[in-house]
Amino acid sequence: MGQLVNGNWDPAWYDTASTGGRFQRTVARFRNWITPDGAPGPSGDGDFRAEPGRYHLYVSYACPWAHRTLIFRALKGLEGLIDVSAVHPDMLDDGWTFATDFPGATGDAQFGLPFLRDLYTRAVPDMSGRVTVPVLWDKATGRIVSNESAEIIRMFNSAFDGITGNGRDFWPEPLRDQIEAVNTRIYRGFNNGVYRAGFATTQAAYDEAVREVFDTMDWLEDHLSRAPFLVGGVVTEADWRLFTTLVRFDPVYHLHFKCNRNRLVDFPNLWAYTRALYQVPGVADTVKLDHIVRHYHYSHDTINPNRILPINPVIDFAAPHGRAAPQI
Ligand SMILES: N[C@@H](CCC(=O)N[C@@H](CS)C(=O)NCC(=O)O)C(=O)O
Repeated sequence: MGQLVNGNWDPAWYDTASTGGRFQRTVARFRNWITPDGAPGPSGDGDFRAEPGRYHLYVSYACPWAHRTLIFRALKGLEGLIDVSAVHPDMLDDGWTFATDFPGATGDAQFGLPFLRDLYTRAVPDMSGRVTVPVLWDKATGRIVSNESAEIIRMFNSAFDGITGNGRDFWPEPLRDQIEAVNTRIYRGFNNGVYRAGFATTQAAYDEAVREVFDTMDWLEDHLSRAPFLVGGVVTEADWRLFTTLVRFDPVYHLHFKCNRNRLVDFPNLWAYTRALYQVPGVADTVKLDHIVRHYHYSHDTINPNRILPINPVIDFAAPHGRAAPQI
């Protein structure tokens, strides 16, 4: 086992020296799938059958990737089937912790472990690699099903439908190619683009990333002036993947990650669209701005070493949006 850096065994996560100052995200390690009958999914092992109460979800309310899984859990009616533990927003030398001295930080509801890394070593004693949220845990076998949010939301989208009777489909077959194309563009230019801007350690790397962030926002603003949602006129996973970055934009990314050419509220269509998604029943409860603001400003030594929390504007996500209400 190597040396721990921010609770990780993977120093490369924060190492921008070898990349011209460019931040690079590594690939998630656990890639199994829950399926209705336990058949293997597109990757990993089988035998992760959809069953009520069998799985536990570990999240940070601050994390945009974990946030996607919370939204799908809410919209797909999985709250009674999959319980949740939420880490503390401060991610310091020990990485994510199960400290409970912050509202909404639940501790580890299963094992009472102190650190998220202890959960990973419980599953894989010789664990190496990044210790991240979200984590989908299988109580039946003591294994990690997945720590890749993009795949967890696809499992949640359909694997439990036979149990819940909830047939909402955010990944409809005929739209999949278009969704994939939009996801790819938004991931690079926006979801991960804000991180690439914020964690850049050279001017050139920052310039490159921040330009992509605002090119993407300009494109989205234009698209949403003509269409209600990203793909096919209906709400899909592409919208929810975009939403978790939008909701963090003015409270965090604008200042902390230096994405400050404009604020989200300066884009009338994108901002109204954000409010429309926020106001879908069940979504607002998944947005915990106190965790979001605290986590970023407290946890990144290189960006905000004195851990001063900014005053921040009041952002009214519940204000009327004037767009067609999402039919989901
Ligand atoms: N590919 C992963 C990425 C998850 C991820 O990067 N999570 C961040 C929080 S926003 C994390 O846990 N980072 C831990 C660390 O940096 O030590 C996913 O989408 O599920």
